[in-house]
Amino acid sequence: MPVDFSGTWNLVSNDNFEGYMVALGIDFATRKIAKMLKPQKVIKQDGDMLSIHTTSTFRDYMLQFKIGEEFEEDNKGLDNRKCKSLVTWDNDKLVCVQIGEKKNRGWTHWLEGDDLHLELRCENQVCRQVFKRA
Ligand code: YOG
Repeated sequence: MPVDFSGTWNLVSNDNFEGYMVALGIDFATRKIAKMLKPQKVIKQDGDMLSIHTTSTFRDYMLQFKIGEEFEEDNKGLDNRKCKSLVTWDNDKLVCVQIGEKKNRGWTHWLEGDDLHLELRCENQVCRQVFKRA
């Protein structure tokens, strides 16, 4: 049975979010606000179709895609850089590669016990986030 990421998840830890934001070129004032946030993720997984809605009191970001199919991502409200994104399975991990101006950009989601993990990568920076079910 495939892993099911569906659910509502609350951020409980956020390691090196600052480094990740600096690598993305997010300005100081925005970083100051962003690092105070405790975003929530609402994930809906239906076969190969996924939607990941990241919400916060400051900004929201919505991503919808089909696993294995490349799509255009606009990163609106984040760094606003367009990239070509592809999400695939690596065993039980969901791996996204974001091809664009920034090298080595992407993320990986996986489940560990009752927790949802997310690794966000950009250039030489790695941010590690952990979420718990709401
Ligand atoms: O998740 O790509 O789950 O899209 C990363 C923020 C902060 C805005 C959030 C708003 C990167 C200001 C999305 C935070 C920093 C800072 C809540 C992570 C950029 C701007 C939206 C992400 C994937 C995987 C799905």
